[in-house]
Amino acid sequence: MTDSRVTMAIQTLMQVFHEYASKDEAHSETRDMNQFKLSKRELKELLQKELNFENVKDSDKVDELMKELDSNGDSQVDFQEFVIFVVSVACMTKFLGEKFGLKRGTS
Ligand SMILES: [Ca+2]
Repeated sequence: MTDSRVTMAIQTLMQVFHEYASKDEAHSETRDMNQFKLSKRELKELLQKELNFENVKDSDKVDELMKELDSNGDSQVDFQEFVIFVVSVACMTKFLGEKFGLKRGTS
């Protein structure tokens, strides 16, 4: 039995999140996935490599986005905050594209 496309999309989101969120904790002995969160540096890297955000070289823009995403105020982006962001991108691609320089697809 093959996974549904939506299930695979969710798995991909989890894999991408954990890949970037674990960068700063690479040498940590703690491997509990729930403890992984995106730091500002990790968020910036994810935005550049996985979302083609052009304006993330502008540190103020990353600060601004980090504040918007960090709903619990711990200066990190956890998986829940990340998923809300991904859904926001899906719903407001045009708005975010103008604000943060999201590249248009070429298809
Ligand atoms: Ca947070």
